[in-house]
Amino acid sequence: MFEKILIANRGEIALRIHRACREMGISTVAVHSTADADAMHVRLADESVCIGPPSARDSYLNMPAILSAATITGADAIHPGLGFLAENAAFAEMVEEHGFTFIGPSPDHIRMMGDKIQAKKAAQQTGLPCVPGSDGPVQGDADALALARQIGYPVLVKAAGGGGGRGMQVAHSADELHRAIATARSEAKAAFGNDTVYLEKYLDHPRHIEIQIVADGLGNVVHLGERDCSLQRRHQKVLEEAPSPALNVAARERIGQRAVMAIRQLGYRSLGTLEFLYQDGEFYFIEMNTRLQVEHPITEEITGIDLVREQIRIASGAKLAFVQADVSIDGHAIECRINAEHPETFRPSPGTITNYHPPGGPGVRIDSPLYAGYKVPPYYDSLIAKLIVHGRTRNECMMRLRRALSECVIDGIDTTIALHQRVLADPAFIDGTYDIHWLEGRVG
Ligand code: MV4
Repeated sequence: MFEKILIANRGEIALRIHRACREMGISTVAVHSTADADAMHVRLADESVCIGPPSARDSYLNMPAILSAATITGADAIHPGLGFLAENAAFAEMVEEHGFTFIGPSPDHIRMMGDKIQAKKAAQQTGLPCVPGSDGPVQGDADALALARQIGYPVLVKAAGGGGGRGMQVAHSADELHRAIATARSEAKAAFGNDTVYLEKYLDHPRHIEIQIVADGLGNVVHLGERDCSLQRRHQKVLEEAPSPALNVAARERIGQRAVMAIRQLGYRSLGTLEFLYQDGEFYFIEMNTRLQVEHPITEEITGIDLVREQIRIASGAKLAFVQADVSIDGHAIECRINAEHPETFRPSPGTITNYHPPGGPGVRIDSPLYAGYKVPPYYDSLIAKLIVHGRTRNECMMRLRRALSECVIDGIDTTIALHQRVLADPAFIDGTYDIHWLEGRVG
């Protein structure tokens, strides 16, 4: 096992990784920008290294600075967390070239899944159901028109380098398709430096359901059920729940088994998430994430498995400690992402936390780097706390969550707590029938 891990991240996820390390007897190195000198992830770590100025480009994305920090502190491994360098194949390669272990999958798997066309091809070859569409990149407009006529409008033009919805364009007719391709190409070029696009049938009322898998690269692959991430605004997830209120035991079993088969065929190692759209009883693979995800705690709550601990064990070469038959789904969990933003306008709200009182009691977990007096910097993601609640049933979980939200005190800045309270009071949320468009129709 590793003796020392450098955590190449900040905020709640750096804290989460530190906690797993501490429980495993592994010492930790925090890296931080000058803006984060007083951050909780730095305070808790055994050692810390300042790696640059506030801008993420110059600090949390600064590969030479992070590798130097690992060298001078004598770390064995680097955990990239999520965002920043977590899905950067070149970074994973550099980490290994410098003699450290990258806590994540192989660079080849990161690269494959980073190209959404390659990812879809690989998924299709392993037998996963995919959205009907182009078999690879769109060549010319004539090509695209013929295919769209065949699969039927509306169609969606997507960027190969995309993900997160950037460079996506819907077309309802041949007329619109010309413009959709041109717009998608230029947006993709600007955002990812790659104007390759592909075509899919547009699903108009899907849910976003993702399957958590864990694989040791030695042939042992287990799925840990799904998370329903349909509640989102402008491609930012707001609240996630597990299990999905839309699935029954048979549907869960079916997609879980197919996910396991796919991951085994790919020879994948580490944590991974297969993203699906689910509409009218059918699953359609869209993308795979090769990192630990923000919403991982709801899976931990319903399975009792520490995902970060497993991820670290696997990276050290250990075999999975459990098999599929050991995994059972216990009750229901919901995560609310609390952002430093106005709950109606979503305007970012950095500043000093004057008072902080996190909720507690049965079934309540908070993953957050906040403390009274902490200054939320304006330079990074606005996520400041994750409130995760577990209950025996979805109803008990919702009751606890309403109670926990009402206890939560974060003063001095605007937060999205009130948004979560509105969601938890809404009949369409309570009955579980919402799709990916529901929240946007309600909050603008
Ligand atoms: C789609 C889709 C409908 N049909 N693909 C958005 C982000 C990217 N990861 C995939 N996305 C979508 N792909 C087809 N063929 C609708 C979306 C989509 C979406 C997906 C998941 C969660 C929220 C979403 C919000 C808008 C659109």
